[in-house]
Amino acid sequence: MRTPWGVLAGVVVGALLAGGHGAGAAPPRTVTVTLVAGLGPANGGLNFNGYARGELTLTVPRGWRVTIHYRNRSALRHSLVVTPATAAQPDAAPPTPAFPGAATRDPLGGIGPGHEETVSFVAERAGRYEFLCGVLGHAQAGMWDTLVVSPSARAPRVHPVGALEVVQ
Ligand SMILES: [Cu+2]
Repeated sequence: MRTPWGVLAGVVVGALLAGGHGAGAAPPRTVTVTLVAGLGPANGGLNFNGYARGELTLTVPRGWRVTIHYRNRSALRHSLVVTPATAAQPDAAPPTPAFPGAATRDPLGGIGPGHEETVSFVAERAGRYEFLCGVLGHAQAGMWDTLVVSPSARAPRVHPVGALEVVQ
């Protein structure tokens, strides 16, 4: 009988390489979520996964990479921008993303019905943020929810539980 030593050696080498990122500097952990714009009729369809006005909170540990698979299930165009929670809701244009890469490519124009886009950023500063739709009028009408970047959390969590599918 043949033993898969080659496979085992590959795993060991991979583990050594993964541990070899310099003096203890581990690569960022990643949390992946699927966020659906306009899921059901809540808030007139201006919602993320059926939640609006901060009803949904995603908490991630500081320093983790956050990857959001953003899908538009509604008949309107929608976008996604992560902003500081203290930012005023946008009047003419959405605010600058709180982290590099923390927005869909066209925050004002959005993505069309049935389309999807992946957003990925490193949550490098602790604090309270909003993820909102940058299409004019949508955030003002409540199309925003909450992202907390926690200096103490060890793992991502979602409130309400199950509102968002989280893959670590
Ligand atoms: Cu929108």
